[in-house]
Amino acid sequence: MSLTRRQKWRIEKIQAERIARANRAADNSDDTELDDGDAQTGLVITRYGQRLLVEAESGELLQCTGRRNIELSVAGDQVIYQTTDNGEGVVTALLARENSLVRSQKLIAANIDELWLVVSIEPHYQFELIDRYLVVAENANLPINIVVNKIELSSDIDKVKRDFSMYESAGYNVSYLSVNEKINIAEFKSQLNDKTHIFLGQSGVGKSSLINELIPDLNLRVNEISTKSKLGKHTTTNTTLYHIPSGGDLIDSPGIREFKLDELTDKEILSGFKEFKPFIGQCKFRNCAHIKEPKCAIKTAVENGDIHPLRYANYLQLIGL
Ligand SMILES: Nc1nc2c(ncn2[C@@H]2O[C@H](COP(=O)(O)OP(=O)(O)OP(=O)(O)O)[C@@H](O)[C@H]2O)c(=O)[nH]1
Ligand SMILES: [Mg+2]
Ligand SMILES: [Zn+2]
Repeated sequence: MSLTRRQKWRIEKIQAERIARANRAADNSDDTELDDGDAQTGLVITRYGQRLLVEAESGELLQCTGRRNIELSVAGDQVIYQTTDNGEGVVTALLARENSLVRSQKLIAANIDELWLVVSIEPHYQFELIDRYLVVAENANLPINIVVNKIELSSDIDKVKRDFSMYESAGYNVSYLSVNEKINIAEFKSQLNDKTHIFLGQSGVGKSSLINELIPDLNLRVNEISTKSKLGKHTTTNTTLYHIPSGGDLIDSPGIREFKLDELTDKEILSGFKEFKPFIGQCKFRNCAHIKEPKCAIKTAVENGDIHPLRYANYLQLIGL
């Protein structure tokens, strides 16, 4: 987390405390009696159902419920909470978000600095799925990178690199890793710095394995959370934030298991292909759909080699052509 963000939150905390106090006055019917004045700022680590695991500024973890009258909070959120007699907490206010990530109408996480789309050799990456994830992330205005994991399973790594060259030419940074064989892990780790990163991607690609590799003593923490929430340990079921001991945070998220896809509008799809941006508005017709129209700047860019033809083909496929 950057210093400026922390400072911003401190200022917001004072405002949020005022709001929380006003809410308490307005919501006498709420079942929990709270002490006035002991409101504190916390970081949401994970949510399971209606319950939240909140980290106090001291680092202590606290089980919380949320007030009915406040918006749902998720991993990465900064909240105001108060402790109750039974050692738990009640979240009374949600601090302003810098950004948030929504998939299939569900809020996933908040206050993210960088998004890493993880794909793998097995299950094998699919371009349509990659493009769909990229469209969602581009529309959330997050910096995006791509990770190709399990490269030791590929018998033709040059082919894999050729496949991803279209993403590299579109401006994405692509890392080729093997968690199992520890290939390129150190270089990968050195890119993480002091920021909040979220790992997104299909189930089974190795998001949690990568996080475990990056934070070696994590197992304890994973066990602690899964015991409390009575959730299985092997596959991720809820989005959870972990601290890197040297600074920065990693957010693990469950991959899609069923082929449940986001409904994307044509407008979202177009703005999800980031290398198209310089050419949008340059076509002969203002309402150009970049399909068959004459003097289309996007198609000209494909012909000139400024847009990869496969990315353009993927674009047409996503808009349903
Ligand atoms: N061969 C190989 N297997 C790996 C590698 N990294 C992870 N795996 C295996 O891939 C499987 C799935 O890994 P997970 O880390 O659970 O995958 P995930 O992306 O977190 O999956 P979900 O939580 O379901 O979204 C596990 O059996 C890992 O051991 C790798 O570099 N090579
Ligand atoms: Mg996982
Ligand atoms: Zn056009």
